[in-house]
Amino acid sequence: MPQKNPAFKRTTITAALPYTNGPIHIGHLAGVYVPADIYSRYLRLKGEEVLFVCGSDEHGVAIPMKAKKEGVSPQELIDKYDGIIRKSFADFGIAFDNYSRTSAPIHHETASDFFKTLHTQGDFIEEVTEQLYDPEADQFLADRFVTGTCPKCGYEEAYGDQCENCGSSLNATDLIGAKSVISGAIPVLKSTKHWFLPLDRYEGFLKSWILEGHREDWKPNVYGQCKSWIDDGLKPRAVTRDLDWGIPVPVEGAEGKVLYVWFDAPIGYISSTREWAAREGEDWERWWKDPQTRLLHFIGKDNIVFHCIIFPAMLKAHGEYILPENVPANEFLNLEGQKLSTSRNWAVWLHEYLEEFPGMQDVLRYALTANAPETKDNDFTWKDFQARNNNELVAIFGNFVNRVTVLTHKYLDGRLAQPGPLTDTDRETLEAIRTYPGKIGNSLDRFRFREASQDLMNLARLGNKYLADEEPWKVVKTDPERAATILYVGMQVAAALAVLSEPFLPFTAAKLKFLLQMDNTEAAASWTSLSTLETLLPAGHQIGESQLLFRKIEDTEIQAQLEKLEATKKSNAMNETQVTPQKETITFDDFSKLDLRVGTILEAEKMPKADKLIVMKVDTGIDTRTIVSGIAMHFKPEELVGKQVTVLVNLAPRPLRGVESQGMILLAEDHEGKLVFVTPEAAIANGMVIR
Ligand code: B3M
Ligand code: ZN
Repeated sequence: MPQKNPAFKRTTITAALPYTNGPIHIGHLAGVYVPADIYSRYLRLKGEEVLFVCGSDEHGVAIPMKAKKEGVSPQELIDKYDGIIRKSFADFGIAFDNYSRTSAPIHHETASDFFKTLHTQGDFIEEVTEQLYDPEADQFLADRFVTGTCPKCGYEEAYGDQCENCGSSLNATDLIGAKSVISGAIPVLKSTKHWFLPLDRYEGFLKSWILEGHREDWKPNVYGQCKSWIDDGLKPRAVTRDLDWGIPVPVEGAEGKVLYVWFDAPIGYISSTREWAAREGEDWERWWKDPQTRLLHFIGKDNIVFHCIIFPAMLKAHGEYILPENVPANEFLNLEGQKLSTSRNWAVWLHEYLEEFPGMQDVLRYALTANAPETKDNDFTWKDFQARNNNELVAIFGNFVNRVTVLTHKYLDGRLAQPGPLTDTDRETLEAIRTYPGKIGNSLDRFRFREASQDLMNLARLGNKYLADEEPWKVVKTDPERAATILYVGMQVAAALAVLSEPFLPFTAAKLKFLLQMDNTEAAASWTSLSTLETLLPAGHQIGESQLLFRKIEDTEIQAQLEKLEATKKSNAMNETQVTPQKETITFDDFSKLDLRVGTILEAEKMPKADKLIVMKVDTGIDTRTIVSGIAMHFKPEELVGKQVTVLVNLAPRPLRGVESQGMILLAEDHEGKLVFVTPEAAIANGMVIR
C-alpha cells in the first residue's frame, strides 16, 4: 500500500458508532476501537494533526426492539448503554477527541440539514412503493423488525436492511421467507411513500473512485466487498422509514416517518466534530471539507457497504465534503470458537473485563491486537489471552525492563554513567533501536496492527538478548565500567519501548516513562526524534524506583472465565430449548382421576439383561410396591435410595420384562436431555396427596 499522500495536512479518524442496545465487547474492540486508537495515538506521536471522533448510535429499529425486551423506554435504554459505553471506553484508554451521541440536538440538526440539502438539490427519488407490513402488529416492518433468508448468501437470519453474514445491504422485500420479528406473522405488502437515494446514479463515480482509485491501497477484504456490490448493480435505497423512533424526516408530507438509521448515523461523525469544534473553538469544516484532510473510517466488515458506498454517495451528492481516503475494516472476532453475540450474551464485555482484571487494560489491548481479525475472522481464547500476557508481556517486555532497571539501581544507584568505549554489539544495538520507529510505523501506515505489535515485542526481545549476551551481572565483578556501559545501552532500549509502546500499551508506557523519569529528560522523546537521536537517556540521568509492569495471570483466573462462559452456554441452551407444544385440553374431571402421591424409594437395582430398566421398591405411604422405570442410563441404583419422588399410584399395573410395575415415578427431561425428578421442595410424609 502506498504511503500517505504528502498533500494531506491532517487526519480525521472516525470509529463506528456503537449501537446503544448493549455494552461494548471484545469483538467491537478488536474490529474497530483498538486499531483506531492505536492509529490516532501513533499519528499524534509523530506530531501530526489528528481528530478522533465517535459517539453512540441511538436510532434504528435495534433500539426500540431491545427497549421492549428490557421493559424500558427507548430513551431509558439509550441513556443506560450510552453511559456504560462512554465510561468503558474512557477506562480502557480509547482516547477520542469527542464522543457524542446521535440523540444529541446537534446531530438531529446536522442530519436534518444534510437531508434538506440533498432534498433541495433534487438528489432523492420520492416514490410510493409496496413495503412489508405486519397485519397483526399493525406496523411496517423495516430493518431488524423483519428477518428472512439472504438472497445473496442464503443466511437465514438476515435483516430487512442488511445481511450480517455476507455484508450485503438489502431491501426488506428482497428477503426470502420474510417473517415479522414483532409478531411472527408473515408480512403483507402495503403502499407507503419513501425518499430514495438513487445509488445507481453514482455507479460511474463509485467505479472510478473505488475500483480504479483505491484498487491498491484499500484492504482486499474491503475492496472485494465493494467490487462485488458494484458489479451486482446498484439500486435506489430508501433513506426514510415508517417508525416513531429516530430523526423526523424534515420535509413536507413525511409525517410519521424518520431518517433511516444508516442515513443519519454516518452523519454522526460530522455532528461529533461540530460538537467538539464548538467546545474547543475550532473550525469543524477544516476536518470534513478541506481536500488536505485525510478521512479514515475504522469499522467492522458488516459496515463496509455503508461506509464505502452509501455514505460516500451521500457526501458526493452533497458536494461540499471530502471522501474517505481509506476504510481499513477488520473481519470478525469469535469467542472460544463461537460467534460473538450480544443477544446470546456470548461475549467478553469490556465493562466486566475492567472489573475482573483491574489495571490490565493493556493486556487486553495487546492480546486483541496481536490476534486481530485483520484479514480473516479470528478466535479469541482465554488461553491465548493468558499466553500473550505471561509469555510476552511478562516474560519478554516486563522482564527486560525489570532487569535493566533493577541492575541500574543495584550497580549505579539508578543513575546512568558516562558510557565507556562502545563495542560493535553496543553500536549495533543502538543503531537497531533507531530502526524501530520506521519498522513499526511502516506496519501501522499499512494498517497492519498485528505486525506492528510484534515489531514492538521484537524491540523488547532485542533488549533481552543484549542483556543475556553481555551479562552485566558477571562483567561487573571484573570491569564495573563495562557493566555501566552495558546498562547505559540497555536503558536506551527501555526508553525506546516507553515511547513506541504508547499507541499499543498507553497505560504501560505512562508507567514506564514515570519509572525512567523520562518526562524530565532533554529529549522529550517523540516517535520521529527516536530514529535520529543519539541517545534517549543521557549519562547522569536518574531513573525512578523499579516497578513490575505486568503480573502473571494464573490458571485459576482463566478457569473462572471459562466457567462463566459455560454457565452462559447452559442458560442459552435452557432459554433456547424448543418446548413441545401443549397437549389437547382435558377437563378437571380427567385430571382428578390421577392419584399423585409423595413416595420414597427404598431399594433400587438394575434389571438383569435390560440396559435401561431399574426395579425399585417404593414406599407410597399406602403400601410398599414395585415400580420399574427406564432410567438406568441416567442414574445409578445406589443414588436413588432414599429419594422422595412424585408417584402416580393409580396407573394400571403393567409387566415389564416379566416384572409387574405398579405405578409411575414422575421425571422431567432438561435442555440437555438429562432426567430430573419432580420432588417436593421439603421432606414430607409418604402418601401425601399431590394436587
Ligand atoms: N451502529 C454499528 C453496527 O452496525 C453501527 C455503526 C454505525 S457507524 C456510522 O453494529
Ligand atoms: Zn448474505
